[in-house]
Amino acid sequence: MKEMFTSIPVIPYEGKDSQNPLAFKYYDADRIILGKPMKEHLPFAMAWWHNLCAAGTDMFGRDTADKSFGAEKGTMEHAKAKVDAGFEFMQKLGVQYFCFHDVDLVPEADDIKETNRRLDEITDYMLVKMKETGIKCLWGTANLFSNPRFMNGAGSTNSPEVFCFAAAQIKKALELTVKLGGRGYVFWGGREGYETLLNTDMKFEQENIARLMHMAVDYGRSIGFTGDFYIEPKPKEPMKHQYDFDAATAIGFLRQYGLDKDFKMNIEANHATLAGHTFQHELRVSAINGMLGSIDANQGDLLLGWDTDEFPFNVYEATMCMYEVLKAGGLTGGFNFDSKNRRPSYTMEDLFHAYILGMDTFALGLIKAAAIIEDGRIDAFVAERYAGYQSGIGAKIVSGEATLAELAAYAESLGDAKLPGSGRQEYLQSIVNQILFS
Ligand code: XUL
Ligand code: CO
Repeated sequence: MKEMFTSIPVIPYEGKDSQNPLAFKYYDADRIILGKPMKEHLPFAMAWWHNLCAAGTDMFGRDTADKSFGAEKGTMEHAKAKVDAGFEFMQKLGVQYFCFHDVDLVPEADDIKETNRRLDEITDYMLVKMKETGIKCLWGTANLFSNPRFMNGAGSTNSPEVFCFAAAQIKKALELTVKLGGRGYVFWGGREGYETLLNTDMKFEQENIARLMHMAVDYGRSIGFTGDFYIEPKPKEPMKHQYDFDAATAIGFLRQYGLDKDFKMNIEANHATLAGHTFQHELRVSAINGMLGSIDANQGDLLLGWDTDEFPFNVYEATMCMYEVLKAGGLTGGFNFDSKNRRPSYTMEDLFHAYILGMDTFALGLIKAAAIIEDGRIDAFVAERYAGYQSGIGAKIVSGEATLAELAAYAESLGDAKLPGSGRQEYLQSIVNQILFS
C-alpha cells in the first residue's frame, strides 16, 4: 500500500517549547497523570465523516479540499482509499480509535442489499488494517438523516415503510459495530424532531423512537453487543426542535421508556452550547445520573447559532471537561473529534494541524484538571460549603427524618434571618486562572 501523506512524518511529542508545527506540544501519550498514562485517559477517535468524507461543501459553495485520495469518488476503490488514508492518518498521529456512520464507509446504492454487500466488503478490509495497526473502533452508527426518505425523521417518521428502512440500517450498523468490536453504538437524533406542531403527533413520534431503540437493544444484545448505546443530545439543526434537546431531556426520555439500563450519553461540546448550556453542565448532568458515556470533542462559536464543529482550542473548556471526566472516573467511551477544518484550511497538512490542536488542547485540559484536583482548594471549598448538612438540623434533613413543621419551628427559634456562607466565585475563578497559567 502506498503512503498517502508523504510529506507528513509520524507526529512526535516535542514539548511546550517546540516550534515544529507537526509535533505535539502537550500530548505525550505515555506521560502518567494521576496514575494513568495520558493515552488511557484520552482514548481519541477519528470521525470518518469529517476526516475522510467532508471536503468543505457548505450552503454557499462546493468542496475546497481534495478527498479523493487518488481514486474516483463514488467507487469501492475510493472507499478502500479512504480506509488506507484513514489508517495511515491515525497511525501517524497515534489516534487509537475511529467512529463511523454506515454510509461514511461506502457509496450508498439504490438497493439496500447492495449497500450491505459493499459494507461487508469494506469492513473485511478494515478488519485487516485494524489487526495490522492495533487501531480499534470506538463506536458505530447509522446515518438516518441524509437519504431523502428520512425527511420527517427515522423513528419519528409518519411512514411505517421509512421506519422499516431505518430498522434495516440500524440492524446492519449494529452488525458492523459488533464485527469491528466497537465499544459503543450511537443514536444522534438526526431528523428526530419537528418543524411545526400543526402536522406533528409529538407523543406518538416519541413513543415510536422508543420502540425503535428497544428493538435495537434487543437485537444488539442478541448478536453479542455488550457495549453501551448512546444518545447524543442536540437541541436544533437540522430540525427546528430536536427531541433529544439536552442531556436532562434525553435522560428523562430513557427513564420514561425503560431504556436507561442500556443507554448513556454521548455529549458533544457544540451541541451543549446550542442548547444554551456549558459543555461542563451537560457533562455534569450526565455524570450525576450515571450516564456519562462518551464525548464528541469539538467546539462551537458562541457568536453563531449553528453547529460549526470546530476543532477544540479553548483550554479553559477542555480543562473543565477533563475535571468532570476525572471526577466521574473516566469514560466507557472516548473522545471522538466530531470536528472539521475551516473551509479555507483545505490541505492534508491542515488536517494534521487540526488533530494536533485538538489532542494538545485535551492533553493540556487533562494536565490542568489533574492539577486543580491535586491542588485541592476547590474541592475543599465545595465540601465546606455544604458542611452544615453533616450535623445538627442539616444532618436531620439529609437523613429524611425531619418534618416540615419541625423545620419551621427550628427557623422560628433562630430569630434573625441567617445568610448562607459566601459563594466566593471570584476567589475560585482566580484559583483556576492561577493553575491554568502557571
Ligand atoms: C451531528 C453530529 C453527528 C453525530 C453522529 O450534529 O454530531 O455527526 O455525532 O451522527
Ligand atoms: Co456529534
